[in-house]
Formats: sequence, C-alpha cells, structure tokens
Amino acid sequence: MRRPPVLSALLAVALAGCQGPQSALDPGGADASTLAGLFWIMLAGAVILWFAMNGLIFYAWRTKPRPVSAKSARLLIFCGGVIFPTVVLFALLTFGLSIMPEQRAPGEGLRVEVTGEQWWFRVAYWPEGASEPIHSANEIVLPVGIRSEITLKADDVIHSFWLPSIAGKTDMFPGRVTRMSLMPTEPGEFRGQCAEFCGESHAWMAFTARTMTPDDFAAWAEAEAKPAAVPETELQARGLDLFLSQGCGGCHAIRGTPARGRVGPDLTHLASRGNLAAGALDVTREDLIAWISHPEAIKPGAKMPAFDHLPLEEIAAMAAYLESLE
Ligand code: HEC
Ligand SMILES: [Cu+2]
Repeated sequence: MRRPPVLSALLAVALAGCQGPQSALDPGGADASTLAGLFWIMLAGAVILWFAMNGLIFYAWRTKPRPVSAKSARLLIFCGGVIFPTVVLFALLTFGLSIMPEQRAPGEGLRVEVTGEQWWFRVAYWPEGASEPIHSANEIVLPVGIRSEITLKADDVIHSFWLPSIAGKTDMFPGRVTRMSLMPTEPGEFRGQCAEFCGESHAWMAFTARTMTPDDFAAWAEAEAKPAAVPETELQARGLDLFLSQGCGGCHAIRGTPARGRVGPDLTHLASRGNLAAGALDVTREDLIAWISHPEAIKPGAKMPAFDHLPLEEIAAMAAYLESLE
C-alpha cells in the first residue's frame, strides 16, 4: 500500500533535521558528539518509559486485576512515584553534569573573540602568542583536533552563539564576557546562527564555520593577516576610489587602504568568506550590488544606509572591487 504523500512529506521534513551543516545530530566536533550522545540516551530513556507507562495503562484497562490491599497500593505509589523518579533523575543529572567540564576546558592555543552585533558577528582571531588580533566577520575558521577558546561578547542586546554541529550554545551579553571551548573533529563547512531573539533581523544573523587541518589553518591565518589585495583592473581601482569617497571607510575597515571604520564588518578578505551580510546573501556581483543599493530591503533594520542614490555603474564598480578581496 502506498503511504499518503502528506505523511511522507512530513517524515522527510522531520528527518531533514538529522543531517546537514547545521544539525546537532550530525556532529563534526567532540562537544557536539557528547551532546548528541546525551540526546540519544535521553531519547532512549523517554521511549522506554513511554512504553512502560502505556503498558501499565493497558494492563489496568484490559485485564481485570484483583483489588490490592491498601498497604501494597501505598508501596506501589511510593516506589513508582518517589523512589523510581528520584533514582532516574539523579542518574541523569549526574551524567549530565559529568559532561560539562569538558565543554568548558581551557583552550590549547587559538582564541577567537566573537561579538554579537545587530545583525552580524564580529570576529577577532588571537593565534597563540599574537600581540594583535586578525579582524574578520561572519565566518569562523578553526583547526581540527585542537581545543580552541571562544570568548563571547555583545555590543547592543543579548545574542546567542550557536554552532550546533560543533558544540553547544552560549549566550552573548552586553557588558559581560562569556566563554566556551570547542574542538572540531572533522574538516568541513558548517553553519551557525544567533539563537536568542535580538530584533527584527534576528533570523538573518548567521555565520559560516570552516574547519581544517592545523597546517591548512596556519596557511589560512597567514593569508588572513595580510592586507587586502591591490586593485588589478581599472574598474576595481575605481571601485576603491568610490568606496573611500562615499564614506564607506567610516564604518568599514579594509587593511592596506585608508578605510579604518569599526562600526560595520571588516571587509579586508570579504571574498574569501562563505557568505555576505551574515548569511543573508552570497559574495557575488549581483548580491553585492543589491546589498549596497538597499540593505534594508534584504535585512529589515540593517544598520547600514542605502546607497541607491548613486548611479548603478558606481555601485557596480564598488561591487567589482569588493568581489576581488580574496
Ligand atoms: C553607518 C555605517 C556604514 C556605512 C557608511 C556603510 N556600511 Fe556597509 N555595513 C554596515 C553594517 C552595520 C553592516 C552589517 C549589516 C548586517 O549584516 O546586519 C554592513 C555590511 C556591509 C557589507 C557586508 C559585509 C559582510 O561581512 O558580509 C558590505 C559588503 C558593505 N557593508 C559594504 C558597504 C559599502 C560599499 C559602503 C559604502 C557605499 C558601506 N558599506 C557603507 C555599516 C555601514
Ligand atoms: Cu542576534
């Protein structure tokens, strides 16, 4: 017999959550594996209890048990209602608490400082022994097999840092620093998201995470610390001139140019990141043009002014320049 299509569709939707770059059930990190283990143990316990309770209901309903004495009834209630839940909950609590220290163990070298902003992630890397951080945004690159320290802050309202495939979730508070540590175990690309409602574009506040071998990471960090690529074509050179003359540099930094703004994301290596505007768009010419022309149309409340008063040709030149910032 064919299953009704609605049922198959619902099942497909439910199962889609078990896989992919943003699933706590498809771990790519040591901490996410531990948490997934905790989830499966809890789920197994819940399923066993569900069957046991329904078995009891069925027993009381379908069989005709003989009346029990008041004494054994009291004993049954005491054992099933007090002793059993106390033992089960205590065991679960002990197990749950025992996995916590590992999630907060000190990092082993790299520290990444992530600040939640409305509605993007400011990222600063502090490799071991570095006196100056490498500034970036909306992407987190991490070495595999090494426990990295993540310090979390917020500038405006409470946000939450959540990278479900790699680790648990930690809130970011204005005026307070929280921390966590995490250890990716598999190289790959993952997706994270703000998990605390933080205003109208909260749902547009995501980031990319890339995990790679320590050697690849060292090469990446060296490239990331370098200043921005110099314009190679006339169009790109014109784009840089416009970027500076239109005041973009008051909010954005591009290392190696006079642009030193700190209000918005650092754009030095924009084109090497996996997304544009915190996951809302891709780093393509069209998306850059759409964003610069009218950020508000893409992210309601975006804290960047629209530049749609400029001729399209000027916006396209800036897009061509930004697209070259590998
Ligand atoms: C008043 C400050 C301000 C000015 C001026 C400004 N921006 Fe922005 N810009 C921002 C903020 C804030 C964001 C982050 C918005 C978000 O993702 O919610 C942003 C995001 C961006 C992004 C996406 C960055 C990323 O990491 O994905 C690009 C590209 C960009 N701006 C280009 C420009 C250009 C080009 C100009 C000048 C024509 C400009 N900006 C002028 C504040 C500004
Ligand atoms: Cu947020």
